[in-house]
Amino acid sequence: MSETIRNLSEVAELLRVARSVVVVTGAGVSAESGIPTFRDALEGHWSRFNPRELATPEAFAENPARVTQWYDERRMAALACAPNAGHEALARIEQACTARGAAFVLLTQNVDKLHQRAGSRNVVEVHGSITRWRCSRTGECFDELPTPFPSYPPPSPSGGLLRPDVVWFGEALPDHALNAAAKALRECDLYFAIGTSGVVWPVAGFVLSAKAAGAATVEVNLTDTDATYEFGLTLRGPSGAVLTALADAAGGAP
Ligand code: BJW
Repeated sequence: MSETIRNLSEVAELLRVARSVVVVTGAGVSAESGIPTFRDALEGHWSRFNPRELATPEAFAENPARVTQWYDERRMAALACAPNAGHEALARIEQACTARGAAFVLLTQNVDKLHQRAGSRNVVEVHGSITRWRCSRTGECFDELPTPFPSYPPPSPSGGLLRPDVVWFGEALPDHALNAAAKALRECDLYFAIGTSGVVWPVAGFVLSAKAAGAATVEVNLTDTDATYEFGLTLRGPSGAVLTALADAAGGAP
């Protein structure tokens, strides 16, 4: 933590002068809201479930009832959770950046909508959203849904089955999200990866694009990750405390 305290003032100064900030968030940012991560050894989803049986198009084709019930339970849990101090600090940081004319883009891998509920504005959901479901036949999306669904798999009003509008393994990320990410990364001079293990592609490669654009890079995490060596600076600790301290130090209005 002492290295984090030393790095905090350096990162706060970078944040005060950056012209174009890109933040990538992962499940660790929502952990303090009570939402499980994926790869935590004890509580993570993938410590209890096989991702091939829940987070692939093949799993949905094979057992749509099981897959949709699991996602619906997660949807209910996310709706019952509240944004935490980390989400709120990121909203403050965005506000401070935009107030002085700097660009700020939040690329989130999280599907829980907690950033938007905390007040973040420029959010790109690169892995989709668990509160939006789409027809497996027509691709039509639906936001107004029964909570919970009365049966699984839920039928779609347009004929097929409803599936969560999230990105499963083997599926492409939405074009609009990839395009927004590519543009932001080309222009960025300060890049953060927060609460993500950095193992899932293509998001794992975003730090490389940021570095190619000449950005300073900061990893915020409880621990070192497989991607730590790619980052110029690290801030170690829970994202709620670290981001609150950063927002305070960089002058984001409380
Ligand atoms: C805290 C904290 C606290 C905890 N404070 N920190 C190239 C190389 C190798 C493989 C591939 C490759 N390209 C593609 C692949 C395959 C695959 C992939 O990456 N596999 C790897 C796992 C090996 N990628 C894909 O399939 C992607 N698709 C793709 O590339 O398509 C190409 C294509 C093109 C054209 C046509 C067709 C295809 C799609 C990836 C989709 C990932 N989906 C999931 C599920 C989303 C829906 C759902 O929510 O169920 O996304 S998997 C899961 O992992 C979820 C997450 O968004 C993602 C990342 O996880 P995250 O957020 O990093 O969480 P954790 O748990 O891993 O880490 C949490 C971190 O927080 C830890 O580090 C903790 O220490 C930390 N932490 N508490 C601070 N309080």
